Amino acid sequence: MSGLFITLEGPEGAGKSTNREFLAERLRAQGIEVLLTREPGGTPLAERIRELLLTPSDEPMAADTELLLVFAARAQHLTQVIRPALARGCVVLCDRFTDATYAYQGGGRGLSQARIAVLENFVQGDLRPDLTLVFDLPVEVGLARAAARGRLDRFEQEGRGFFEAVRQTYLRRASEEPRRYRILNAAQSLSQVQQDLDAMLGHIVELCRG
Ligand code: Z5A
Repeated sequence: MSGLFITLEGPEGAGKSTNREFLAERLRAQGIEVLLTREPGGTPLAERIRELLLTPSDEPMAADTELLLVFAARAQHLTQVIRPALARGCVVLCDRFTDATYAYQGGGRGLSQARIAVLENFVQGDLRPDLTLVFDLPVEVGLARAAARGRLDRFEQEGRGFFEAVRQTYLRRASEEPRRYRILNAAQSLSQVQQDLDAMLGHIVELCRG
C-alpha cells in the first residue's frame, strides 16, 4: 500500500497553515486518513534544526550551512514520519518541502539548482510530492500579513528582492511541471481561497483513492 504525498507551498503569509487544516478536515470528512506535518520540522530533532534556521543570530549563517541544515531536517523527517506514513497508505499533507528549498535557498540565496538537486536525490531518492498546491500572492501582501503577527524570524527579515525571487521560483517551477502543481490565488479573501480549494477537492480525492 502506498499513500499520497501532498505539499503546500508559497511565500510568507500565503495562508498555507490555515488552509492545510481546512484541507485536512475536508479529506477526513471523506473517510481519508490524513497526516499533517511541516518543514523544516515534523520530528523533535527536525524541530530543533528548525529553531537553528529561524532564530536570528549575530553570526551570519552561510548559505551552504542553511542548505545542509534544511536537508538534514528533511532526512530525519522522511525517515521518522513521511515514509512510514506513506507506507501505511496515509495522505501526507506537508506544509513546505523541497520546492521551498529551490525557492528560498535557490531563488532567494542564489544557490544553483544543480547543487540543490544533488542533495534532493541523495536525501529523497526518487520520492517527490504527488501534488503541490502553490499559494501565490504579491510579496507585499504576504509580508504585511507576516508583519501583523509580530516578531520577524530570520527569513522574514530579508528584503523585498529576496521574496520576489522566492515567488518567481515557485511560479517558474509550477509552469515547468503543470501536472504536479496547482496554483491558488492566495491574495483573495480566505473564504474565496477555500472555495477554490473546494473546487479542487474532487481531483484531490480522486488522487487519494488512486
Ligand atoms: N524554508 C527554507 O528556507 N527552505 C526550506 O526548504 C523550507 C523552509 C522547507 C519557515 O517556514 C521558513 O523556512 C520559511 C522558509 C524557510 N520562511 N520563513 N519565514 P514556515 O512555513 O513556518 O513560515 P512562513 O512561510 O513564514 O509561514 P507563515 O508566514 O505562517 O505563512 P503561512 O503558513 O502561509 O500563512 P498562515 O499562518 O496560514 O497565515 C498567515 C496570516 O495571514 C494569519 O494571520 C492568517 O490568519 C492570515 N491569512 C491567511 N490567509 C488569508 C487570506 N486569504 N486573507 C487574509 N488573511 C489571511
